[in-house]
Amino acid sequence: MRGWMGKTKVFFVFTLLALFLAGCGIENLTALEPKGYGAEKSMDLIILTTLIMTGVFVVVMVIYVITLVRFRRKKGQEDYVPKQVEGNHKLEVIWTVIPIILVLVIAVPTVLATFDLADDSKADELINVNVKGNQYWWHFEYAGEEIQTSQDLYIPTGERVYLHMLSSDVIHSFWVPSISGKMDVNAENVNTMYIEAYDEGVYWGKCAELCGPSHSLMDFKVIAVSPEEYDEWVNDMQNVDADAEPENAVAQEGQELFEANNCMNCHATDSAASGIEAGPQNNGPFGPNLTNFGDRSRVAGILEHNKENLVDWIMDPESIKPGNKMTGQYPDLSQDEAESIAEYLLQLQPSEITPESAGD
Ligand code: HEC
Ligand SMILES: [Cu+2]
Repeated sequence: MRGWMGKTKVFFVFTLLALFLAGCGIENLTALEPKGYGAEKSMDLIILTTLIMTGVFVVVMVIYVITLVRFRRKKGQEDYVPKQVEGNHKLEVIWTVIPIILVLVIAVPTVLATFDLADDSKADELINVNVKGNQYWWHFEYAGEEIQTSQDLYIPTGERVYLHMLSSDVIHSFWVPSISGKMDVNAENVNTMYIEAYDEGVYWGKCAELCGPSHSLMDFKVIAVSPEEYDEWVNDMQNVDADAEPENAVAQEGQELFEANNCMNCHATDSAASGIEAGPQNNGPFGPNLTNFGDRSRVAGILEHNKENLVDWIMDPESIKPGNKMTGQYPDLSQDEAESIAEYLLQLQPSEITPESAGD
């Protein structure tokens, strides 16, 4: 489908993009500039339907205007009653058949694309990730790799990655506009979708189903790196030394505070930790896995990744994400304690492969 509408597509993308980017500052958060397979398929359909609808609009408007102009009441004809027509087989057939044809022209490629994007027949040979949506964060588990992570999903470019998606609470929707379609994440059944990014980059993901007060803050990132870098990342994540000594005395103290203040009840710092199955029941994990927290692109999915924001989050998550499940679940901390914990968490950097590797 890549080449069949080449020029029209470029024209459309650029016109819409100019309008769109004029009002928004975030790169890689638009379906109108596809950078992956699912997004490109969607864009082809958007263009097809827009062209057809525009055509219909133009034809209807032209006929409407002609009728208005030609059949206006003219001077001296005030009492004139035009010929009354009722029933016209030819016309009725035309305005029934043409819409049916148009609907078919739209429906056939749409249904084909839907089946294509749902096709998981090759999943066994490729990368599979169990995705779990939670109020208001995302958990990722690489099947067969013993890797668990949250918020940042690393994938290799040019490869299909199969997502098996479940929710631990309400319905969420997984959407990375630049590279994929949109898929509901339910608590009762696993929904499957694959994503593929053509180029390296950090692609913004959004929850696209209203799921509570912080729904609009339930952001995540897909980090597409070269296949070599991806292998390196997998290797690094598999070899995290969970018992490694923190880098300095403050971080050491932070680790102790982390252990003493319930944080470990919900947050693992070992990628493979917890025998938790991604499952429909509310069986955890109860908070984001922090194994590579120091390599993250954001704090809590949304804040700029720096120490100040991290301390703010630890001190008062409620003011940042109302209704989140961390608020009130640990003892009050002093500013100093929060800073030590932040120092500890930020030095959890198991891999050289980070969002910067993808050009962020
Ligand atoms: C009851 C479980 C629970 C406890 C206890 C808990 N947290 Fe959390 N934590 C969460 C949840 C849930 C989130 C995700 C919040 C969201 O984004 O909606 C979170 C998010 C975070 C994040 C941001 C993670 C990311 O991926 O960006 C950090 C950092 C964090 N917690 C640190 C701590 C620290 C430090 C403590 C102990 C003082 C702690 N948490 C205690 C559940 C918990
Ligand atoms: Cu959500």
